[in-house]
Amino acid sequence: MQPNDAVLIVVDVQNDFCPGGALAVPDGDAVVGIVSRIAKQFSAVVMTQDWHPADHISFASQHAGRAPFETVELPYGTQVLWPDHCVQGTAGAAFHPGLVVPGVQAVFRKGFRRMVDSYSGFLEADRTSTTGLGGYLAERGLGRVFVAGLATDFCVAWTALDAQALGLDVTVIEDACRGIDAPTIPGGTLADAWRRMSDAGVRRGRSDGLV
Ligand code: VGL
Ligand code: ZN
Repeated sequence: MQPNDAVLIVVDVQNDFCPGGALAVPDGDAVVGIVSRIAKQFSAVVMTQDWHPADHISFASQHAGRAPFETVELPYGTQVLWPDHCVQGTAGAAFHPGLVVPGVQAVFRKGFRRMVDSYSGFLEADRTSTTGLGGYLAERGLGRVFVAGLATDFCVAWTALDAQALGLDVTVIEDACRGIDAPTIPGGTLADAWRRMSDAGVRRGRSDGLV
């Protein structure tokens, strides 16, 4: 077992990010078994769930003449445009059916405000709107954060960086994550994301090293 102040944050292990989904991460479903296995070692487990309205601002379909993986400028900065994905209440937004984590204690939804995207499980892209996860961890005294899920280079990385910025001790479990690795998106490769994380002091762990 991990110590009592450790929490596993399972990021966006949803059908739309797995093969066959609207925004499939290559080999994304490979994390399902690993996460289900390691979750048993944590006395605290929470999940994030990407949860967009059908007309969400991050969808290329909402921007005439624009295609997925292009970028647009929004009031809060540059936004990557995505295929429609994780629409509230749809099968694509549901957790992968193979994810077996009966002990999960809370689910933090994000990206539910039409005009703001959110990769991070803590703070949305306007860097102001919160999900409540930071307060939840603080109130429970969970200062040792382990992050797994999808996608390494977007929602996992942003979640890990925000946890680190809150002063928590953060480890990303590398083999329990898979990335999009998009070289056409500025700063969008897996290597770019790992560089940002290691520069910030995020640790890089492996599921077999957790014991
Ligand atoms: C994600 C792009 C858009 C993710 C979510 O979970 O990494 N990526 N929405
Ligand atoms: Zn999304």
